[in-house]
Amino acid sequence: MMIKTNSIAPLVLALAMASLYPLSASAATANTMKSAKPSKQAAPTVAEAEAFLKDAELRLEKLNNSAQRADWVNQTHITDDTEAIAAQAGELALAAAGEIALASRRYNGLPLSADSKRKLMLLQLSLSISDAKDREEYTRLASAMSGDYGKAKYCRTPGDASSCLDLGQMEAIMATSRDPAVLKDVWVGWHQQSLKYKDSYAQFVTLSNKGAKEMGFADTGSMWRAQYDMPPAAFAAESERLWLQVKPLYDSLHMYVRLKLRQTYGKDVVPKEGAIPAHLFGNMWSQSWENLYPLVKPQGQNASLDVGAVLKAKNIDAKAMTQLGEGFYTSLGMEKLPASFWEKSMLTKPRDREVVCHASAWDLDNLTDVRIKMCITPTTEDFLTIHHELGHIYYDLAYRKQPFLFKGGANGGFHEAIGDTVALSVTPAYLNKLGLLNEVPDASQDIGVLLNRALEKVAFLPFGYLVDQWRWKVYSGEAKPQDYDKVWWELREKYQGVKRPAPLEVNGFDAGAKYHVPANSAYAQYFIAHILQFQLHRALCREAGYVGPLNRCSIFENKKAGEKYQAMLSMGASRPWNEALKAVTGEEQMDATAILDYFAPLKVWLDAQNALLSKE
Ligand code: X8Z
Ligand code: ZN
Repeated sequence: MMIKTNSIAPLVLALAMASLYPLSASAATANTMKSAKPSKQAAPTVAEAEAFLKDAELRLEKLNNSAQRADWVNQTHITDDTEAIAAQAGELALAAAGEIALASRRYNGLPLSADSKRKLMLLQLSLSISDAKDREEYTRLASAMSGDYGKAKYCRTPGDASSCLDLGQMEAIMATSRDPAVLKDVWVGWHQQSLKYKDSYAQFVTLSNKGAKEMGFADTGSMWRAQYDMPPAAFAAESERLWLQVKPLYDSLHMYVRLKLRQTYGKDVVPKEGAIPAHLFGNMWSQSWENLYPLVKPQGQNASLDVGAVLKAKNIDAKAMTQLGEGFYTSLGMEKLPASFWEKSMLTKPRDREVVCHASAWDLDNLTDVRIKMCITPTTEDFLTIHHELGHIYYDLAYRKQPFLFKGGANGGFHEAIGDTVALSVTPAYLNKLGLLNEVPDASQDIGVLLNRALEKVAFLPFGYLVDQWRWKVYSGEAKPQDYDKVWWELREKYQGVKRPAPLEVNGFDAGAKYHVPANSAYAQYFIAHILQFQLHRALCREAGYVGPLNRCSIFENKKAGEKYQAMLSMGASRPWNEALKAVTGEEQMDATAILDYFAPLKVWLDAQNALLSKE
């Protein structure tokens, strides 16, 4: 995954080398790219350019695969040695990508085929860190931060190893405890862990910016924003447009949740107006709130998407949960996962070694050696995340016949949306079919199910948007290390309406407590994915001949929808994302009306509840 960012950029390199996201040739030249420097060499020819691209793809694929492999070993077995090996392999791939990216400029402007022009553009979205020392330091810091995050533990009694909690244990407490003091202790305990790598992060930002500048970008944030087939400023404006479309829906949900949390925790803990303390959402980052469902569920609404109890009661283990996920994809006509997937994936947390538990999907040889890495537990959240990860895997498999540079998502948002779109078809009726829910709720239970889903999807939107707003400011230098937390909490209050449950730490690094920051994995793609997945769901339901409320549609077993989806997946990054979107939806622009349609009945209900409850 060097130039590809499928999955979650498991690799140092994915980051280093940016990803493959398309940028139209005109945008490239007008906004970000420096054209080829005049050279004393003879003028380049089309044939030379084609040969250059062929060779570049071969070289990059080879180096990328070995870097992937080294990173896989590191993340599934963290030691100083595996960290060093991953950093070295990453450094080699980064060196090649940078060199190739710079050299490729020579061919800009030639009358090449559309594919070749696109390949050049994609190559030039890579970082180029020419200085060997800087490059080594960059990959060393990336591996070290990933290891630090994976190994981090909070010890409730300093010096007593038996009191230490890993992130998984802390997340379980955040999900289930209703004691605000416990929640706050665990929240603060986890947020202190990132202090260890704050200096490394700041140094990493400086090095990354050097690499982006070499490629003609103002900074790394600008390079990330350039990965959406439009100029960086246009992507920022497009994100804001989408956010403003969904903000009223989020505001209604936020207000309702605040009223209910105030009923649960009392007025000393939850204010009547304004931001809600971050430790009360059932999630370490307050990014999705489905664990609050039991606290906020409407009276008389007993349906939910919660399958955790049944998974436990029926002893459905990690492999069986993953097989259920696979079953959805094969029901759409997609292939079975290769045998090696089952042999080589890491589905549960090993007891005898440190690993990075954050779920990710991997494509190790750009052919069939695909794997997921997850610490699966029998919860609804993990059941849905399996569908998410398998979305990455089925995308990887679908585009494996594309040339190397096109083995990627149409844009990062697509890669993140594929599995989530499928998971939107995990409806109560579907769960009942699998034997995971006892009853199929009738339409009178829809509000409960919609609220459950909104706590997962609508709650996420501002978080999905703000993480990279913070990073864009960090990379542009607007947020300096001493202001990291100040800027972070300004954004969290502004967009999420969430506040820190304790005073700011001196020289703190709360953003670093979120996986994607030390992993340097872009985040705006998740925001985009949360818009796109509803657009794709709406179109696939239409293709399946479904008529009715979107929340009741499941495309399970629908081969016609499956074929349409597969056709888009197999395009990979070969065409601008608008064309991929059009292939499924007939639409060429991202559009939040699908998510608004999906939740329209809930919005009406929330507004009525808010009017009632705020009188109490
Ligand atoms: O990181 C992920 C996936 C792996 S690509 C599990 N997600 C984001 C997160 O956990 O913060 C999925 C939703 C948002
Ligand atoms: Zn993902």
